[in-house]
Amino acid sequence: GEPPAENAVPQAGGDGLVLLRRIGRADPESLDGYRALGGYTALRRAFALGPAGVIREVLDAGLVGRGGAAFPTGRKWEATARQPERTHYLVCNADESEPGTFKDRVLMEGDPYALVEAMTIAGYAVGAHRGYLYLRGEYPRALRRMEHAIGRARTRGLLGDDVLGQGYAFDIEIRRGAGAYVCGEETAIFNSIEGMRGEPRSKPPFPVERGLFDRPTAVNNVETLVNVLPILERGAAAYAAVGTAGSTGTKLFCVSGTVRRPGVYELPFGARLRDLVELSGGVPEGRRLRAVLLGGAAGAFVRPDELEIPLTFEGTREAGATLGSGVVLLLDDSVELPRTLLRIAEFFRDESCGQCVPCRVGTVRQEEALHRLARPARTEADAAGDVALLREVGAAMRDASICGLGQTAWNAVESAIDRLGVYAGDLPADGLPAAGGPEHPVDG
Ligand code: L3W
Ligand code: SF4
Repeated sequence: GEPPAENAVPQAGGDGLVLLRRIGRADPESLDGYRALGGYTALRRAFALGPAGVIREVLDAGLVGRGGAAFPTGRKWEATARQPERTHYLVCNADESEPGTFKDRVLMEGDPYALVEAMTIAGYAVGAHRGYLYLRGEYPRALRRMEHAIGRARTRGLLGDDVLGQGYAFDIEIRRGAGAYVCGEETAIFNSIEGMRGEPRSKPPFPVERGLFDRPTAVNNVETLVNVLPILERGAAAYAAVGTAGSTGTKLFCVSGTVRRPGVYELPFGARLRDLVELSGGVPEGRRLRAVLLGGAAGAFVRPDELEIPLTFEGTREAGATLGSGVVLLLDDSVELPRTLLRIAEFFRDESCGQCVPCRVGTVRQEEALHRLARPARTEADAAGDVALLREVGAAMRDASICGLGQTAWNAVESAIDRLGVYAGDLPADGLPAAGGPEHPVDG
């Protein structure tokens, strides 16, 4: 029906939505309900196109990964499909752990068959007969819904030895994460599934050549996979007509922080950060927007005068920020930024797997310096020294860490210093209490 004139907020299940179109409309437990709302038309089209045809559509659609790195999905699938080994795998990265990210949870809880269908299509395209769903351990409802959907799909011939009677065998196994952020790194997922410590491997070789059990593997985020459904249902051209040349389609944004209407919002790429702030109601009455953290803990702070930034991968990159996995965390003027930065630094120090020195040591040194900077008695000279140290440590982490965790652990702090001027006279006169023990043993 007609959207209410006064309420332009895209509602879950509303018209104009693509990825969220069934959320709140279909019973997440009902396969018939899913089919009644268009479910399994994309898989039928996939079988008609053949694996190479599916990859062609995904390439033409311009789909890029939604986990944060924006790598072209079609190129990943093509590279996996062409490997000569007999066994290929598909892994869905559902270890959604980037602070402020909760879009994949909404998809899995609200439209679980969509992910089952999308994984089946991806498996077909890359020549895999087994898909692993690596699911964040703290998502019990998503686990129940996904287990139920996989079970129902099996009994109805939509998974198993002969999917839809097309002679293609595919099944999905769920593996649960155990609460480590680094296990969302694709190669740490492989180690975790293989029963080893969830530590990242060095790349290259990339997973497309040597991934799970050393076999060619396509790893994709939940949201990335779900995009394949509208691409096949509507065709690549119709899909790519939405968004911008560099960022096609729509994106799920996770809006949180000091905001009136937090939640998952779906907007076409190219909308402005301002649009999203307005849709979500902005900061509470009587408050002033102080900053927006774009892209999560691995992302960057932007100022209230930067709300014209286009929400695209290329636009945020040009602005010296990142879209990441779609985190938009609003901070009003009541938020103590030094405390927020400490919390972020503590997170990275906690989550570092300790495998490589720049990250293991750097995340500790970063947290210590931020603790000193937050102390009331600091002098200007001490503060300048600590900021210089932060830059040095940050550069080492960015350049020399094995995986994205260490490479991005200084992003948010750097942006707070450079864009928000957080230690340049911003600190309350009495500083912050030196909470917690700042000195953490590096090898302990
Ligand atoms: C074949 C090549 N494949 C790259 C593949 C690679 C991976 C993808 C991206 O994530 C991001 C960071 C943060 N041949 C290839 C190739 N690939 N070159 O493309 O690779 P990469 O290395 O750029 O990134 P990554 O390590 O997968 C780092 C973001 O992740 N991040 C946030 C994570 C949290 C979530 C969440 O909770 N949902 O995503 C933290 O660091 O923005 O850009 O598949 O194999 N030549
Ligand atoms: Fe582990 Fe950090 Fe090195 Fe990544 S960068 S492998 S999390 S120590």
